[in-house]
Amino acid sequence: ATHHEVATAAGSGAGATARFKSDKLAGVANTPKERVSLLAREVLDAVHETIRKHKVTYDEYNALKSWLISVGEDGEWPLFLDVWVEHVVEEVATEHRQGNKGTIEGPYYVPNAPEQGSSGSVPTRENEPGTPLVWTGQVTSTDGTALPGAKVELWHADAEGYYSQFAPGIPEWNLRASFTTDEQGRFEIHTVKPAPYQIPTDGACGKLIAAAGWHAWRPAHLHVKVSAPGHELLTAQLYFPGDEHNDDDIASAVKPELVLDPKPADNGETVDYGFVLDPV
Ligand code: MBD
Ligand code: FE
Repeated sequence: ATHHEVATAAGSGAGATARFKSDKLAGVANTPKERVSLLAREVLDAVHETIRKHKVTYDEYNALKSWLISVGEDGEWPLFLDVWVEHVVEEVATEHRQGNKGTIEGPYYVPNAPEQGSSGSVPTRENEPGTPLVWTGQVTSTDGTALPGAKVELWHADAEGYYSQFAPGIPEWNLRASFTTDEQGRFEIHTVKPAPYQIPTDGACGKLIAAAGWHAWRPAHLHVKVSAPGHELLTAQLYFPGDEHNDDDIASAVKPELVLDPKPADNGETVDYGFVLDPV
């Protein structure tokens, strides 16, 4: 054993499972019986059809059973669902929007991050590794009016691909903050560029990826939630041009409208990117 804490699938999985239970369960008990029956029936029909079509064997059935058990044991249901299912839920939930494209939330959002006003830095460690990034932008409504007092919540991985509160040894609110737009609806955020994110290889999701011969990568990304009174909550991620995984994100969450266009600056990079919110 060593004193050095290492990030494990079960560690981040337990955190993501606890996070989900603590604030995402409102409303789940209200799903109407007819809806549960319809959706469960059709998902099961699709499973049965796949078994018939490919003549699934008992060995394969038992491999699935054992793998499903390990997804729960590793706490990886949030990770599994957000990587392989959420993007379609997001697509359906936001197809009516005129404003900004959004994308999936993923498993690592934590509400109530430190408030930094309209302009400031996210909390970082002393000598936080990574390229400094200054990001300016404006939040507007679909009719073009600026939205003062809008909230921009930001969370992202560090330059090694780890998220605070889901990997050990990182200060609680590292690279997590909440900004509020000024009178012109503007904000200015100082942070560092995140690294690409690799799905933990030592858990159930990693075992599926290895067994199928897939890769485990998401491109580097900044997560945001943007909200303003009278407008729909926008959940999005922003990406960096040239990332080799922008075209084959394992979570299928990249959209061209969400790729930033940063410019080199004295000590790092600057980027301007604003958000257009749909009125409710
Ligand atoms: C992530 O950082 C993420 O954003 C998603 C969607 C899934 C796994 C890890
Ligand atoms: Fe992420």
